[in-house]
Formats: sequence, structure tokens, C-alpha cells
Amino acid sequence: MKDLLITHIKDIDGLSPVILMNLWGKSFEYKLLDTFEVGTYLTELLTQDLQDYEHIYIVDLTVPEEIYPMIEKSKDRHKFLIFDHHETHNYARSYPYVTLDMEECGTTLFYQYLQTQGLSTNPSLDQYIEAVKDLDLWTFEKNHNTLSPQLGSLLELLGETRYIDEITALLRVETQSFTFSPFLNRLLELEEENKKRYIDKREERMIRGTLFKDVNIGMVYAEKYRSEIGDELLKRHPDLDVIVIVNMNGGISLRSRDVDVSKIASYFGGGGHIHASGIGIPLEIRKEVFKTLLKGEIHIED
Ligand SMILES: [Mn+2]
Repeated sequence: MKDLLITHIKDIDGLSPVILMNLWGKSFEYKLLDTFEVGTYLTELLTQDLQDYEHIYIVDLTVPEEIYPMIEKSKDRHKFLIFDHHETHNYARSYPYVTLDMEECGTTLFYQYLQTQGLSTNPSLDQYIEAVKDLDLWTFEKNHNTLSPQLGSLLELLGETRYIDEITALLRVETQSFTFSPFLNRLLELEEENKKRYIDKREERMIRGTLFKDVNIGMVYAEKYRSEIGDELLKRHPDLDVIVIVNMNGGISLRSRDVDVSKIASYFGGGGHIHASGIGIPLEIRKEVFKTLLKGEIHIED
């Protein structure tokens, strides 16, 4: 029997559980989802016959509250195992098949679980997992983990599928420390130069303002490098509390030093962590922006 892994498409914390399943070697299928797709996907899944699956893992995703009664009613309830670390998922704490730990990340929780199921570890795998956690929890600076931002860059460069394939291949060879191939190293060097140029240009066009009267924000439009832009601009501008990164296709990202941006995000219908949260941008709003910019002179097909 195979397993089904449902995990977060957005970052390496969501993708690394797929890599771990590859290394574990058990046959499985996986589905990568964005946060806002979870409810619809699970509602549909729970109407299906799930007898082909032995386990259904959901990692690094907040399962909407209204889905839990459906899982509870399902005859396949015992197949579900949920691992998450988002503050906004707290209501699920009492379900026995849910593991919630805000000190960990999705990948580390899943890694711990797989070890109890017989996944063997080695120093390079441990080092990789630690880097994923440091990137996801934003502790890589404090811990001087230079591997974390490199992994984040690689995902941007390679896309989800190639990232999973390349990292799986590297980790299949057990070594004393995690090392990139010469090709990946060169790629990372070029990317570093490119990233610096990108952040400099966004900074030049940063819009300043205040939110709820006393939160100083700097807002930029950017499609890439959300975490790096947030991190770098907070460092360059100590007077700002929150950096708001607007990606019309990906949503609004909030990054902060001291302010709890998960509260700000919840207020606007989003969610996330204390220092890193997000708010979705519905298609309707994206169309509205277009209409406003072209002063109503445009007809948009539905
Ligand atoms: Mn995560």
C-alpha cells in the first residue's frame, strides 16, 4: 500500500517532506498545495475512496477548522497524520492525529516521525534538516547557518520538482557534511549577485507609511525573494517595524523584527507566524487593480 503526502508548495519546509519520503523509499504520491487550496482539496479528497492509501500525511499546512468534523466522520480517519507549526492552527491541538509544535517546522516534525518509523539518519541529512528549520523559523542569522539562504535560493532557481530531484540525489549519498555539486555552487554564486541587484532596485522604490496609526511600514512590490527582501530591508531601515512585500500573483507578505505580524495578517484574513505572515490577494482584487490603473477603459472577460 502507498502513502499520500499533502504538503506546502511555497517553500523548502513544505518540499523537504517529499525528499524525506524519497529517501525513506516507501511508495507514495504527493500533492503540493498553497494554503488557500487546502480546504477545497481536502473536502474533495474526503468524498473519495481512500482504500489505496495506508497513511495520509498533511505537513506544514493549516487544515481549516471546518474540515476536522469531516475527518472525524470519515471511516479513514485513522489514516490521517497531520504535522504543523503555524500559530493559526492551534484549534486542532486536541485531535490525537495532529502534531503541533511552534518551536519546530513542518519538516523537522515529519523527520522525527519518520525516524520512529525506521528512516535512518546521517550527518549530512541532519545538517540539511537543520538548515530547512533555520530558514523556515528565520533563525539562520542567529545560528550562522549559511546553508539556509542557499537552499532558499536554489528553490527559486530550480522550481519545486527540480529542487526535490537535485536535493534527493545529493542526500542519497551519505556524507559527513552536506555539500553542493560544482554546478549548484556556480549557480548560487550568480544568484547572489542577481539577488543583490534585485533588492537594491526594490529598495529605491519602497513606499513608506503607517498601519493602525503606529506601525511603521515599508512597502515594496516584488515577485521574488520575499524573505531576503524582508530581512535585508528591516536591517537597512531600523525605523521600520514591518516590511510589506506585495506580489500580485503570490499574495502579501509581512516581515517584522518585533511586531507580531500574524495578528495583522489575521485581521486582513491571512495568517502565519509572529515574524513572517501572509495575506492572499483574490483574483477579483487583481482585476480591480488593472481596471483602476487603466481608468475603467478596459473590459475584462470573466
Ligand atoms: Mn513551515
